[in-house]
Amino acid sequence: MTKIETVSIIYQHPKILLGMKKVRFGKGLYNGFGGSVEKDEGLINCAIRETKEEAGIIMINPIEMGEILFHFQSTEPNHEVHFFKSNHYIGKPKKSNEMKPKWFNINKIPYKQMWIDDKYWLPLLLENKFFKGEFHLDLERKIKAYELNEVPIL
Ligand code: 8OG
Repeated sequence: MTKIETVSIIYQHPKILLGMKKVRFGKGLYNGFGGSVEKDEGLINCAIRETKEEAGIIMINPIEMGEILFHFQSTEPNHEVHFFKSNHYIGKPKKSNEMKPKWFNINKIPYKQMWIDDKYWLPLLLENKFFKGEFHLDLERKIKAYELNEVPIL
């Protein structure tokens, strides 16, 4: 089984908006906003809905920049994560049950408090590069093997 998920990064140069995840998978880590795609829901609608639920804002024109398949050395199913970027939104970021939003300068991205793979793909996303890849993570969520490629268009 594979779970289809989205992650959305709001980027207003020179800052990005991340959220400290308070629950479930990735708890205690900063991430973009996102979650699982619901039945009969498209990727973009999922990205917009999750960002609204978790940060209280409506993303304008999110663009899919990358797709990564994650394999876990546990009973967790594979995650096929679609990464979106948006430069504009409506509303004011506010905390929810799941996430506490915080702005970071792109020179001070808190990679040590993020998923281990984020330092590989996030710089590509910020440089407007499309990417596709696959990561195998071990039980401690360290990288066992990976492949990540820039692609001309997703
Ligand atoms: O709703 P749920 O707790 O399942 O959401 C998990 C979120 O975590 C979802 O937005 C997808 C995202 N996610 C992974 N793996 C990784 C990863 O390696 N890096 C980042 N940044 N996000 C990930 O499932």
